[in-house]
Amino acid sequence: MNRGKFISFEGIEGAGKTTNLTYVADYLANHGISVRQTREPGGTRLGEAVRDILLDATQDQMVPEAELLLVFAARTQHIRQVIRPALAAGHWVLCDRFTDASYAYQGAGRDLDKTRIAWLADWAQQGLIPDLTLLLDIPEEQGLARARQRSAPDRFESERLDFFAQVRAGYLQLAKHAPGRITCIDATQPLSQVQQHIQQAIQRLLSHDN
Ligand code: Z5A
Repeated sequence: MNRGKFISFEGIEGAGKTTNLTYVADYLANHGISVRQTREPGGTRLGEAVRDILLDATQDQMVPEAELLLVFAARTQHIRQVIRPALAAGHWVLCDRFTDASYAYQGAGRDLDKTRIAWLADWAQQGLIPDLTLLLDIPEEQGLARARQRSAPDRFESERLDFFAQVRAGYLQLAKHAPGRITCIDATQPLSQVQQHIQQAIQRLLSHDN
């Protein structure tokens, strides 16, 4: 049995990750591909409990190092319990955020040392990296305006605008260094155009698979 493909969705809040993950899931299902949808932090019982802590706006004393370690605790469980078994069984895994988010939020946003993040990533991932990452890029004002229409801000969404500017810059830097894996899409375009670009990236992945 062929290993499935691993696709991650990245971007600041409100960029359209969740909307477009659902779009890709439907697109692949229509092509007869079995898909598992998941998210980080989360995707397992442990990961969802960690997510609740990370997003809890009352956890306002959390230090950046604790934040990073929590994210990687959830990720390690997720990889072992969900992602690797699904890929090995031939399913395609669509993940709402993965390790690029740690470089962008904890590295660029919280200014933590990237070599420490890389060490944790090596340990947790044991060589697992996404086959494709769709980075939805949007200016922070626009992304946050979209996200804030929905619900009360969580611990991350309560950050100042310049935090998201740093996170966005961090993502763009990652895309510059991994152009083969990361496809950067202008998420300010109408959804239909965003999805046209996404479809092209997925088609390239499908054609490599044949
Ligand atoms: N985090 C971290 O710090 N480190 C890590 O390693 C990881 C995560 C893995 C939870 O993430 C938090 O975890 C996150 C970083 C941290 N920060 N926060 N908050 P999350 O992904 O679950 O939360 P989120 O980023 O807040 O998700 P979101 O706000 O749901 O954003 P989204 O999924 O990108 O957007 P959406 O729900 O698909 O779309 C938002 C709205 O915009 C919705 O009404 C859409 O209909 C609309 N939309 C989408 N695309 C368009 C276009 N093109 N035009 C117009 N309107 C659009």
